[in-house]
Amino acid sequence: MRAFSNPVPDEKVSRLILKHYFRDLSEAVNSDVIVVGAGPSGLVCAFTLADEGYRVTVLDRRLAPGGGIWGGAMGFNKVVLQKDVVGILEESGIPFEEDEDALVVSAPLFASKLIARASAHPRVKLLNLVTAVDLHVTGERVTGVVVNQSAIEMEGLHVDPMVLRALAVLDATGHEAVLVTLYSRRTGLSLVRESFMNAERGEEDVVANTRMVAPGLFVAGMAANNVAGGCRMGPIFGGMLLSGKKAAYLIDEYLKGVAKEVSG
Ligand code: 48F
Repeated sequence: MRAFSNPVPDEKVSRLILKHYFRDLSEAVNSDVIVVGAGPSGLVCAFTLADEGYRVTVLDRRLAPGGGIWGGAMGFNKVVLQKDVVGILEESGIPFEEDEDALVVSAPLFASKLIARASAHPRVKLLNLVTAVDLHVTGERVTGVVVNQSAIEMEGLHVDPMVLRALAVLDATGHEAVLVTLYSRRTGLSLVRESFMNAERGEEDVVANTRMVAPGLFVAGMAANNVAGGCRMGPIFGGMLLSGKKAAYLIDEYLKGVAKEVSG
């Protein structure tokens, strides 16, 4: 007695993967918003915008999305959040324990639930192993990103990248602030760089520093503190979630303005 009534031969496995991956990639050539970095701020921004009806492409250069969540602090895999974000945890189905007037969550569970919420969304395309290497700019506006396969970048192979277009781009690349750094090299925009560790200040800073840095280019999460000089912080994540929400709000406002310009 065989276990499978419809066995799948190797060539069908290959064909289906190619068909479905390149269908997603083709759709990602033109989206409303590209989020670079699938850490907590990028993922929250992505599913919030998708809930508003936007088509969002999320890129991450690593194999596993989730950014800096997975290992908690020093590999002790718990993270801490402020009680103000309990609603985001509940709506994302993330179990938490309340202790000492704060919330404690399993880091792998937190990461995987945020990834699942973003990547299961019908209007989100999440592409891992894709590295953003430059910005696409039209006139004064940032209008997309230049991407390559992470393996090609890691090997340093001389292979040209290609462009994915969008009406707005979010730099959610964490401490490196990759896209804003690229933008500042070309335009002279000055970056303050992140300051010493202080969780209470850093958590306020990260929300305050979430902003549009150039027409069409937004920054959220630790990248925002790197750009504007906010404090770094350890494995406390309420600020990252609220930064992702604020970025989604700012991008929505910007896109409504772009739509008005086009129509009138
Ligand atoms: O660092 P990361 O988790 O960003 P975040 O949303 O959250 C910061 C916290 O994890 C932590 C902290 C908590 O309090 O301080 O650091 O600001 O995730 C950034 C993601 O961006 C990806 C990277 O692999 C990571 O998953 N990334 C970085 N550069 C690129 C990129 C790039 N050039 N192209 C694509 N992805």
